Amino acid sequence: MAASTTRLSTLYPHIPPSAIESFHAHLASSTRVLALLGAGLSASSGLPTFRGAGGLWRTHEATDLATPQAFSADPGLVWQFYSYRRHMALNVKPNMAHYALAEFAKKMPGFQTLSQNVDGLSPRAGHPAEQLKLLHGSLFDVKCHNFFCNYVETANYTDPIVPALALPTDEDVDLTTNAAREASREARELDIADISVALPDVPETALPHCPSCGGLLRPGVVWFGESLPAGVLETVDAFLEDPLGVDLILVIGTSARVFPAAGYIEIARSRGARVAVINTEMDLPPGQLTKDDWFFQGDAAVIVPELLRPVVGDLEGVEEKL
Ligand code: BJW
Ligand code: ZN
Repeated sequence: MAASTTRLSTLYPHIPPSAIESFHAHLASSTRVLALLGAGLSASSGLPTFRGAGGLWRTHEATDLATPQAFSADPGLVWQFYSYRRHMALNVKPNMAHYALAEFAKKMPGFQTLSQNVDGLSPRAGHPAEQLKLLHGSLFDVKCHNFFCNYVETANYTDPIVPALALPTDEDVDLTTNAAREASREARELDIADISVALPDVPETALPHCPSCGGLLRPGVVWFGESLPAGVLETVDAFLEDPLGVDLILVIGTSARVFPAAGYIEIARSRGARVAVINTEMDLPPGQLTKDDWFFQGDAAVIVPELLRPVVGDLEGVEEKL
């Protein structure tokens, strides 16, 4: 038995060695591979998912705040939600699965990754940009909310993006020196996801504003009812419509409830792909899994590096970055 099969079967005895071996055999003959990534990929880095436990921010469902209507109704609240998530994402690290996927992309030119995640962890793991399509944008892009203005900023990592969005602290912060301010903030930041913590009142004038038109800026993510980023749908369609077809789709840490992302699983299947699902739960819509699919139940951060090990190897040097 291969080392990766033994390791995974030891960690997760419910995964039959035969399933790992048949997956590895298929991987060995695959040249065109897709991955559909969701929030579960980043769960063991410490970021909450959208649905189920952890999907509540204060009293709000995270998905209720991810709408243009929520932003128009209360831009201060929505900016506090996204500023909090920017801060969280900047303070966690990519996990072994992000690194394994990044390495897999470097080794396999016919690999394309469709990520629904906006947390920036795949780019930070070194995933080649041309093999990473950010279906739902990025927390670190910012754009103008004014329909008639095209202002966009990419890779804005300023945290907080404006001073008014700094997390509250449990005492007055010593503002006399930068060092004291940083130390104090780290020690005493309050978790505004928790309803028992008072949310600071942020006036609209203190939110990020567009340097071009003076309108409000908003996070560069894709909210419900909005189109996916220009060019992304075309690239995905071109990959799926290629006469060479698709050999395999890895469906990692997603509940596959949001379209068009979720629809790519069945489209890939119709183009010949076998489907491998990696998830802590059997969470796909009923009937989506067939007998030829693989379901590897467990933490993506553990399972993905073992599944990809025949191609990516030991990922030397990565442990030190975790
Ligand atoms: C682990 C784990 C571990 C945990 N290891 N696993 C067709 C039919 C019906 C509706 C539509 C349709 N086509 C379009 C729509 C409308 C809509 C839609 O899909 N609605 C559905 C709710 C039905 N789609 C849209 O509006 C999209 N736009 C669009 O289609 O434009 C054209 C159009 C416009 C107008 C009308 C019609 C068409 C845009 C969708 C944008 C989604 N945006 C969000 C927010 C992004 C910003 C932000 O981050 O705040 O994207 S919503 C949210 O859901 C976020 C996520 O990317 C997305 C998917 O969630 P994900 O990643 O699957 O997370 P979870 O929490 O659901 O699942 C986590 C999984 O991980 C679970 O399964 C766990 O078990 C697992 N897990 N720990 C492995 N350690
Ligand atoms: Zn503007």
